[in-house]
Amino acid sequence: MVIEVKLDDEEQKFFLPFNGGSIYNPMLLPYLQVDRRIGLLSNKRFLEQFSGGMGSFNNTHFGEINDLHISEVSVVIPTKNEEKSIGTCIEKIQKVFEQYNIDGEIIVADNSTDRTPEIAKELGAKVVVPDKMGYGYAYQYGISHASGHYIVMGDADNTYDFGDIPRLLEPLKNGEADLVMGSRLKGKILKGAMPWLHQYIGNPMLTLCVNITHNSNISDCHSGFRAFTRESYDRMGLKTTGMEYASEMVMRALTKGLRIVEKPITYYPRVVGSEPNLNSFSDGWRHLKFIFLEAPNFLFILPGAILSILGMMLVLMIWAPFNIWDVNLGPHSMAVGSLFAIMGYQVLFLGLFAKLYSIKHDLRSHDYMTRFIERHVSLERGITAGMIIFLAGFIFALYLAWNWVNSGFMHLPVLDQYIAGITLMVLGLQTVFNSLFISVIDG
Ligand SMILES: Nc1nc2c(ncn2[C@@H]2O[C@H](COP(=O)(O)OP(=O)(O)OP(=O)(O)O)[C@@H](O)[C@H]2O)c(=O)[nH]1
Ligand SMILES: [Mg+2]
Repeated sequence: MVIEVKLDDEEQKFFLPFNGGSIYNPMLLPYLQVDRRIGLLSNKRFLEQFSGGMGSFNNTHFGEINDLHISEVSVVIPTKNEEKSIGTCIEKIQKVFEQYNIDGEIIVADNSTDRTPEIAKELGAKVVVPDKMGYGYAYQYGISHASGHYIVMGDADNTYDFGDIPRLLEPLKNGEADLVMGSRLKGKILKGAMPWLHQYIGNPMLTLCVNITHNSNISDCHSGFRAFTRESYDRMGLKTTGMEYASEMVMRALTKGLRIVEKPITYYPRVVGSEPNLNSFSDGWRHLKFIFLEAPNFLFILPGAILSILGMMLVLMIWAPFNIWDVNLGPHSMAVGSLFAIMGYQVLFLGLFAKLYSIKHDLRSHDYMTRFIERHVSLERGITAGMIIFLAGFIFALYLAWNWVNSGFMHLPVLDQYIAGITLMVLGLQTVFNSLFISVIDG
């Protein structure tokens, strides 16, 4: 099928092969909005409105839309050399479609070098070939070719029972959920289905990390058997290309406030002879890295706060009228404290930058901290506060230098006072430049 897309400003026509062709075609990159429209094309309401004639959406016009079949359910399966099991999976799905009278399509996003695509095609699945490797990319690519209002994702290694599709769809159809996750932990993991390293360490640890960083209570964040609506998928805006896609989906759903429901499922061993694609350590690390890079409170705000409080305490303690544990703190510990405070202050700002950046790119919503900044802090106020802090330190340092000159260069300024002055100057300058940087991010 060919869709004709005409952009107003360019008066150009693009023929996008919707079937089999790549919407990630680099030619189209400058017209990413076209890419998004393709997503919208599979939105039923949009089609009802525009198909059969010229339609317009913002500044984009669609020509004739012919031969477009909209399915109720699209089952998307990524495959990398799964010739031993793909056939069974497709047949199971077709049986479910028939038994439950579901108007469904099966899309196989394939990067195999074996007979997987031929088998899938023979059985009537739609095979698309992602132009890049990766589990996440295969889903992005496969889903961009899916027309269903409901999308089901599952592996091709026959480790999930596609007979459970209706159970996963139920909460979506009832309007109780936006994302339904098959949970192996609430269900059953059969013997030999999951290596113990994944079952008892990797999965629980990564799931715990997601739950702690997102204040959630998901039992199995890495189950690959899920169902969601097209609309929820568009809202999640997933970008990762590797195995961490599984984490990204849960995290985005949580930050976007989508309703997640878990359904117990059984996890079966892979077919004998088929090769796993998951690498325990490199993929585990990709997940962990992604989870923490998305959690500025844990990555920056918490360590930044600890460092700055510790630093400030060290600085203040040398002026305290008492000794703690009989330790005499002097200028040396103060220098360490000052460096900690400066470092901590900067790390706190990095957390704020990360949050503002994610908000700007619609990856998270405002929290207490960013809302406060948005309401009460402006570039001018930031610069003014920074300059006041800087000037306080500068004037104090000048006063110390003045005393030194007046003493005929005899009495060097007291080291701790000098450190205090310079610390204030540095904190002030940090405030000025960080405020400027916030404005750069915020645009
Ligand atoms: N198209 C495509 N599919 C992939 C790629 N990597 C993995 N897959 C498929 O994604 C699904 C999940 O991969 P699996 O290797 O089963 O990963 P897993 O289920 O997390 O782990 P194990 O089954 O324990 O190995 C399978 O159907 C794979 O064939 C890829 O780079 N491209
Ligand atoms: Mg698997």
